[in-house]
Amino acid sequence: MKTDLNSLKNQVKEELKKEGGSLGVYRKYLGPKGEITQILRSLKDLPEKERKEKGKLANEIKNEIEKAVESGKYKTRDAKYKTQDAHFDITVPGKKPSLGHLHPLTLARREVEEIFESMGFSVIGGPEMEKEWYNFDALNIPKDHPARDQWDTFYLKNGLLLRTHTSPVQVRYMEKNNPPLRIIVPGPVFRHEATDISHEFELMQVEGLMVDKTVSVANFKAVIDEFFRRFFKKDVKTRLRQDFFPFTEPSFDVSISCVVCGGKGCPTCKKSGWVELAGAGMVHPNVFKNSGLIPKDWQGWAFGFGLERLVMMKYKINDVRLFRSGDLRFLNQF
Ligand code: FA5
Repeated sequence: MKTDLNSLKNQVKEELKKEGGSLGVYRKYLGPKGEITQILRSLKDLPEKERKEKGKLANEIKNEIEKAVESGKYKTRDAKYKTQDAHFDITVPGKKPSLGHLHPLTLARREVEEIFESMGFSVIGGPEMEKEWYNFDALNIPKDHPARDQWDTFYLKNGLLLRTHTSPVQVRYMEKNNPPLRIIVPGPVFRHEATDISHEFELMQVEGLMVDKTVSVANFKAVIDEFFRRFFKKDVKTRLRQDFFPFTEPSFDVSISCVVCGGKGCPTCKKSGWVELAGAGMVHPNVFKNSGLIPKDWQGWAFGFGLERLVMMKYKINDVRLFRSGDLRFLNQF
């Protein structure tokens, strides 16, 4: 046993010479399962003579390792203090840990929700994986209707599709809730489209729906004017022009006077002074019917806008793809 410990001592010496008092050496011999720790633990079971001899040797090795570890520690500590000493200024403010923050689209979505909630609208969600019935048929877009081409669709293997707009939630909500009702539906939608500076294949839409006994286009104009005024924090003009959507009649596209140039004409608005932000219209009787409501009893308007385009206008952003690029130079500005 004595020879064992002697050769262990030599081995340790060699290692200390090579590595110095490293944490690795310390753990190997003096850690909870270290060789020396175990030997020291087993001493109590040995006859006295052997215990004394072995104990002495084991403790010598232990001390040697501890000494090497300690001196190694001080060496690095000293070196550290020496280089810092000359420049150490305790008055320099500490480095602020950088915190994450919300994505600009999340911030905008919350702002939109707050404005509409203050006008009595409820915020509603709906499934992103949708049935063809709700995304198309119930919205008066039967199979083979050419209007389906307007929304290039990702079809899934499970027979569902990724919703191409938030309009299906109109039907889902009216099936379960009786008018009068006022809702907005913010959420992601997906389109099988090539991307460019104003088109993404995933975008955030905000659907709006108001249904009551007597609801008119004038109502819609008042609500949307108030919304734009509060979102852009300035007076913006709104323009409705005739458009076509199978689920509204009449339908219109909603443009606002360009916030960048004030309507004078600039590259952002392609010199027209107007920027198109939403599709809208009066709810088509077939949509009421498909939602289980009696069409002649109700009137309603609906709209759907792209949140990206709204935020782009507000902050003069010239490429929609920046939102999902993960580029911190862009994101850190919000
Ligand atoms: C629709 O999706 C209709 N559901 C809107 C609607 C709702 C009409 C209710 C009537 C009643 P459209 O495909 O035009 O319509 O899209 C609406 C808005 O989404 C557009 O005005 C635009 O702001 C935004 N948008 C559409 N496609 C993209 C895209 N690829 N990238 C970014 N924004 C887009």
